[in-house]
Amino acid sequence: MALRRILHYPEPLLKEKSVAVTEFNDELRQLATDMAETMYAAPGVGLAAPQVGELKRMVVIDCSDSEEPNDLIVAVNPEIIASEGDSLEEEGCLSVPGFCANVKRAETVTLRYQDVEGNTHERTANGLLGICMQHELDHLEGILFVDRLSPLKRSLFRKKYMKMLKEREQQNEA
Ligand code: GNR
Ligand code: NI
Repeated sequence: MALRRILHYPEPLLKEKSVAVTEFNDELRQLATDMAETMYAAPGVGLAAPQVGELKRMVVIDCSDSEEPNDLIVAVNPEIIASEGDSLEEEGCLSVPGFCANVKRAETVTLRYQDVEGNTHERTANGLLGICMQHELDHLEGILFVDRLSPLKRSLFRKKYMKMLKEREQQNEA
């Protein structure tokens, strides 16, 4: 088991499209284990493979609350096969630390995915889990939540974020 480094915006790999998984082998299972461990350590409620530098269509999600921990979903080749309604909720991202914003999403989605053995599952969710499914699928297309903001909000984000990075750099030099 190993923690993996989480890539941060604006690393170019985060903009790339991930490739479908075709081999359900030990290497895939190891990556899934590492991703889950990295997500829990962060802590976060989801993590997509490209966030740890692997352009593979796999995500891990655990949106369970403290009363009911460990509802770990490992979704390989996930697809949203149905969506309904509208939602506007605040999102953050482990690859965009220190920033959050309201993002428009569907309210309810049905996810079809394979597990690490290649068996197919479907799960319908709303609330945080539904949002998280959509957020993680976006990562597999190279899309970050900040890409879903209005052009104005996005450019404000970029200015603020780049300023923060610069300040952090100067702190590290001092
Ligand atoms: O940990 C996370 N929290 C979160 C909160 C609101 C909407 C989406 C998320 S996903 C995020 C982890 C992450 O960046 N996954 O890609
Ligand atoms: Ni994210």
